[in-house]
This record gives sequence, C-alpha cells and structure tokens, in this order.
Amino acid sequence: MSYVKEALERITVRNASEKEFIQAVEEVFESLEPVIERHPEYVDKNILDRIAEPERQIIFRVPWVDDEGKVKVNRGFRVQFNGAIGPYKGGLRFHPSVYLGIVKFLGFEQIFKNSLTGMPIGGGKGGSDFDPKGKSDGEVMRFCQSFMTELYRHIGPDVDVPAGDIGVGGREIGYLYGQYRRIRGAFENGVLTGKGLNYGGSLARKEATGYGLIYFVEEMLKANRQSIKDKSVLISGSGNVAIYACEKAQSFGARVVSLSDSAGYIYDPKGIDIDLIKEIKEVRRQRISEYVKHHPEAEYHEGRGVWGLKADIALPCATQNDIRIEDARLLVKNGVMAVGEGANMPTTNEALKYLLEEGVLVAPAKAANAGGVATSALEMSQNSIRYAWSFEEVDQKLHGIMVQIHKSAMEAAEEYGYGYNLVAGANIAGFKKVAEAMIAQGDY
Ligand code: NDP
Ligand code: 2IT
Repeated sequence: MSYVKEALERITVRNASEKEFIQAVEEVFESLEPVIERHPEYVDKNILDRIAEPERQIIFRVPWVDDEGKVKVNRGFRVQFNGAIGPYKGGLRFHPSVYLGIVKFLGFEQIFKNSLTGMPIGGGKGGSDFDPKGKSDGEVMRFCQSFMTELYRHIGPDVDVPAGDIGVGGREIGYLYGQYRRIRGAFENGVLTGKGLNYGGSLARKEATGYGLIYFVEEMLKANRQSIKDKSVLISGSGNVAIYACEKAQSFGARVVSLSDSAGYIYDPKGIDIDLIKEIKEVRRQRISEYVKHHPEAEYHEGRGVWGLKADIALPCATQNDIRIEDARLLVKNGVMAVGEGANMPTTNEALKYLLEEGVLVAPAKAANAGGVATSALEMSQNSIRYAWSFEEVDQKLHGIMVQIHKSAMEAAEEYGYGYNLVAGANIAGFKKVAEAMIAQGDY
C-alpha cells in the first residue's frame, strides 16, 4: 500500500467520528500521490500524519444570558491547525451544526487555501454551535462577549487571527473586537479581521470572497477560451459570499437567476435584483422568500431544488455537501459547463469526481474562495502599518492575487500530470509550500 493510503487509513481510524474532516483529508491526499512519489523526503519526515494533526485544539464553555434572564450554554471551538507559514488564520462559524469535525475540516482546508494566497498566514478555524437565528442584538452581543472572554487568551495579532464565516459577520466581529479590547486594555487592531471600517477594517473585505470567486472563475473560463459574460448562473446561499458573487457576476455581464437559504430558493429568470437582496439580507435580516413579495414575477420554492434549474454556471455559496451526486447529475444533464465553489467543500467527493469526469470545469473552494482570507491578510497588513488603502487599491490587489492563485494551481496540475485539473493543482500547490516550511523548521 502507498504511504498516502496508509496515512489516510491511520487518520480515518484516529478521527472516526469526524466524517467531514475525513472527507476533506481524503480529497487532498488523493491528489498528492504523484507529489509523494517525487518527494521521498515527505515520507521520511511523515508529513501527511503531521499535517492532519492540529497543532492545538481548544474547546470551551460559553455561558450567556438570554433576554428572559435564563442562563444558556454553548460550546466554543478554536483549532490552531498549522502555523508553519504564519499566524493561524481563519474564520469563526456560528451554526447549530458546528462540532469538532466541522471545525477541523474547515481548519484543515484553510492551511492549503492560506498557503495558496501567497500571504504569510497559517491555518485555523473556530466557532460554536450557537444559532444566531432569531436572537436579539443583545443576546448576540452577550454571547460574543462570553465567547471572547475565553478565546482572548489563545489569540493575538501574531498568534491567531479569527474572522467571519457562516453566522459571523460585521456585527459579531464588532462585539468580539470590543470585548477583546476591553480585556487586553490595548488596541491590538490586527487580532481580528472583517472589522468595521471606522475601527481598522479594510475596504473591500466584505465584498472580497464573492468578488474573488468571480475573478477566479473568469480566469478559469479565459484559460478555456470562454467568459462569464452573457452566461446564466445559479447561486446557492444568500449570505455574504452569495451576495457579492452575484453582484460581481452581474457586473461582468452574467445573469444570475437563483439564490437560496436553508428553507428554499428563488428563481428570477430576468436576473436577481441585487439592491433588493442587500436590503432584505443585510439590513432587514429576513428570509430569501421575502424577495417574491417585491418581484411577484419571480418564483419561490421550498426545499433544495436549486441545482435542478437550467443554467451555464453553478456557484455553490451556502455550506458543505450542497452538491451531491444526484445534483451533479442534474447539472450535467442541464448542460452546466463550470462550477465555482464559493462555499467550503460544497461538493461531495463523489459528485466532484463525477463533474471532473464529465469535463465540467471546477474552480475548487481552496483556490476560488481564497479572496476572503487573502483580503483579511491585506487588512492585517494595513493594521500593521496603521494605514488604510482605498477600495480600488485593495480590489486591485485582490484581483492580482486571484490571478496568481489560478496560475499556481494550473501550473502545479500540469507539473504533476493532472492536465487542467485545478482541484488537484490547488491541493498540490497549497500543500508543497507548507510541507517545505515544516521540513525546514524541523520535526514538529
Ligand atoms: P452567511 O452566514 O453570510 O450565509 C450563509 C448562507 O448559507 C445563508 O444563506 C444560509 O441560509 C446558507 N446556509 C448555511 N448553512 C446552511 C445549511 N446547513 N443548509 C442550507 N443552507 C445553509 O455565510 P457566508 O456567506 O460567509 O459563508 C458561506 C460559505 O462560504 C460557507 O461555506 C463559508 O465557509 C464560505 N466562506 C466564507 C468566507 C467569508 O469571507 N465569509 C470566505 C471563504 C469561504 P440560512 O440563512 O437559512 O441559514
Ligand atoms: O473560509 C474562509 O476562508 C473564511 N471564512 C475567511 C477567513 C478569514 O480569516 O478571513
């Protein structure tokens, strides 16, 4: 048996209850076979077992008081996965489905994503099983304060720098930052990213993941003598990533015809009204079904039927395992030519293999959604020099980074015999930089 398969077997046994984590490790390791063959030092130094074991994982109690005066308890997590190339960096997810297996899959993927950005950031992730849905601002604030009251001792601008993910946006980062500042008694601006613009946040961070996804997809299409212009696009999700992917795709001349949430999806064949979406989701914090009240010609359907719609391009921007094998079959049947992963691990491994076999162009999450964390690193840079770049400056840097990530993934795929397979290429390019840094730093 190959070293890759043996390592995978050990890691599967060791983490048997964490199915999303195993899925993420399997997906990366499978593409590394030719790399390991060419680099016996990775076997010698047992890089695979080492890279799949977090440097540190913290699990903590988060008690908070609801509006009725009742004491509630949630579980908090921070997994500091790999610090070989920079301080741990990655978002916090607040969602009832969060448990160690989710945080570890996200933290593991973050290592390679962050490496691909070319910025000096290690991999980490955190979160809680707290559900912000239906909670008042006061409840969210008290939860965030309690969460930070434990987390603060484990993070810092040169140690570990959290940011947003599902359920954590500008509001939550504000409360978290306020509590960190209060406890530390110092304005350590670079400890969190995704901050408000008036206290050290970066212009274009809010837009960065969605915009970066479209910049990446456009590069991929360009490499295949195509463009997103005049294409019809399906998007799942209606949060931060979905909204700004929709906005940028439409500004590039595409027609986005769907968005969704966990209850259902909207179909608007004329193209999504982005200003209305921002008003519904960002200002009023309502469900996506609101949309059809303002656009009665559009349709709202309950359930997860978004991948049964017909379009040229699919952009999953909601959550993991959103495109399953039956969805992938529908997409191929309906003639989808490209899939761009805005969410993390939105495609099951089976569906991913099928899409690639069918010749669908796949922009993998680790590369395609890296614009968010890359712009977080730009926020850290600005905090370090105590300066703020203009929107155009940040957006231009983001664009340059996405072009570079595409190039790195494309070249790594070619070098290791994968042709134009960006899934394998992104894994390889991201992995090699971290593996080299780990070896250079000794047996840790
Ligand atoms: P948001 O919380 O802003 O939005 C999440 C969206 O996904 C909502 O529409 C939500 O619907 C939907 N969703 C979440 N969980 C589920 C579920 N279990 N089933 C169905 N729908 C679900 O999060 P983001 O937009 O920030 O994140 C979306 C994805 O992008 C995630 O995979 C995240 O990890 C990834 N990502 C985010 C980055 C960022 O900078 N924010 C950077 C890179 C990746 P509902 O409101 O009904 O829950
Ligand atoms: O998955 C991700 O890359 C994020 N949620 C963003 C992380 C960050 O630190 O900006």
